[in-house]
Amino acid sequence: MLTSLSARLLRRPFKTFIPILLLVIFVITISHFNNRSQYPVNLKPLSSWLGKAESLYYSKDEPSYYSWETRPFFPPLKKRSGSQPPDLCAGFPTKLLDSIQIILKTGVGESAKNKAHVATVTSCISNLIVFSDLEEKVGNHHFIDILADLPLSYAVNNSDFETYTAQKQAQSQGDAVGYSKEGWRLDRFKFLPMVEKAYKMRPHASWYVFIETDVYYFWDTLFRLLDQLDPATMHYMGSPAPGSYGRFFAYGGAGTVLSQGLMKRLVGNPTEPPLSVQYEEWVKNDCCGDAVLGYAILNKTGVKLEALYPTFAGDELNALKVNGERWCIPLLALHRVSPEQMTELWRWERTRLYNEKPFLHSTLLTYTYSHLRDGPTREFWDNYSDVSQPPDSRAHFSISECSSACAADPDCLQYSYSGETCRFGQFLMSGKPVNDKNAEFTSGWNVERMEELGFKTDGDTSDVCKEARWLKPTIR
Ligand SMILES: *[C@@H]1O[C@H](CO)[C@@H](O)[C@H](O)[C@H]1NC(C)=O
Ligand SMILES: *[C@@H]1O[C@H](CO)[C@@H](O)[C@H](O)[C@H]1NC(C)=O
Ligand SMILES: CC(=O)N[C@H]1CO[C@H](CO)[C@@H](O)[C@@H]1O
Repeated sequence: MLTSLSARLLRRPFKTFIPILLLVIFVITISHFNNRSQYPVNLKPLSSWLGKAESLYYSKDEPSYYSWETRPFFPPLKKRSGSQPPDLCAGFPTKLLDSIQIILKTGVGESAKNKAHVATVTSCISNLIVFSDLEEKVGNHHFIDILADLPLSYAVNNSDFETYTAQKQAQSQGDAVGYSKEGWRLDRFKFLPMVEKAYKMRPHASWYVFIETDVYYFWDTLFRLLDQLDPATMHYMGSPAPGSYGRFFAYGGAGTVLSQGLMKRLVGNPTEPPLSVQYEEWVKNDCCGDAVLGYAILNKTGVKLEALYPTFAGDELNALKVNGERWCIPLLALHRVSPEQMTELWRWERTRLYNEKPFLHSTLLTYTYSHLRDGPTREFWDNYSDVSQPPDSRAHFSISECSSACAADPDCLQYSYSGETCRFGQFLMSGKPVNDKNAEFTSGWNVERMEELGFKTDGDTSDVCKEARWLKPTIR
């Protein structure tokens, strides 16, 4: 029987193999579409059929992390010659910007932040789009007044809009226009027309990445993440913030990433009214534009936020929380980064020792904890340790008692001692100076435990991570 089958196969290979081959392709196709049925658009780029496996980002199985081999998008820095200042954009993968469109949102009163941002984080984004609430030329950039796209009905009986008119008038008379609280209230009106205009200006981008002027982005992390994903699928990604009626939206301070698939459905149909018309009442009655954008996306496309905290961290540089669990999680975004911090961090990031591994939470410790070379404590320093110790604890007796009590507690990574009070911290947070020189305030770090986790005062603190722990999105 078997021999006769193989004999037949040998004799008539094509007649037998072709149906089998077709069957295999059919089965693969069916299982593929089933896996992805939670995503409404099921188009896949051809490249993924040709050997590129689907990222575990899409897998809903436990655990909520996965490892995935990603390639570096930045080449090693070239040795610079002589005393020339380094070109911090050297080797920036500009080609990627054809498919990943970066959009910066700002406002008229933010000139220090604007200057710092376009000189650092967005300095290498050759096709950067900047949306503001006033038409301006800043450096090489043309800031587009995005509010000019709104229908007149926004200005009617809307006291928040009076600032806009006043700003324009001041500008036309040559007066300086600065920051104002009222100006900030205008901010929420920018989100919907911003998304719409970005698509109109660059309809062929695969990804649309919206950031703000106090947001720091580690570009390599963004590129490695998006490289795993399918832009034809509808994606709405960011750091989750709770909104009304149990809805979540991408917090503007960590940036928002939208895919081509989502944009097409959201704003790609020219016969539909613009988002800013469809959702005008929502924007007028809400505090926050990032929230309304999330609601509009949910209402129009049914797509919920893919929450990726803490890769989209949205924390401040000094308060970024790192512990053992987060050690190997890629880091993408920081928020409320001051112009000075941005300048310094950008310089460090772009000139640090080349490493082809992803940028992780622990990678930043090399930067934020360089002071540990000088000893495990810092005076006049608040490390945000917030776990109160029992009132009768010996830890409150002195800084050294506080330090030994921390060393004895497996969850304590750092401590602070102030006014005869010892507090523990279960995360590493680099903290900030205490300016009141009369206040006794000392912070200390459990360097031994940090070293167990992989910290080195010299060298790369993320070396212990064999692989990055990529987050699967929590759909919310
Ligand atoms: C503006 O608001 C006032 C009072 O709230 C109202 O009387 C008036 O009709 C409104 N005007 C328009 C054009 O909606
Ligand atoms: C979208 O919002 C409108 C206006 O509130 C509402 O009538 C409609 O049911 C919503 N659609 C969905 C799918 O939630
Ligand atoms: C962020 C944080 O928890 N900061 C605390 C640091 O410690 C001081 C005093 O010990 C507290 O007042 C802060 O709230």
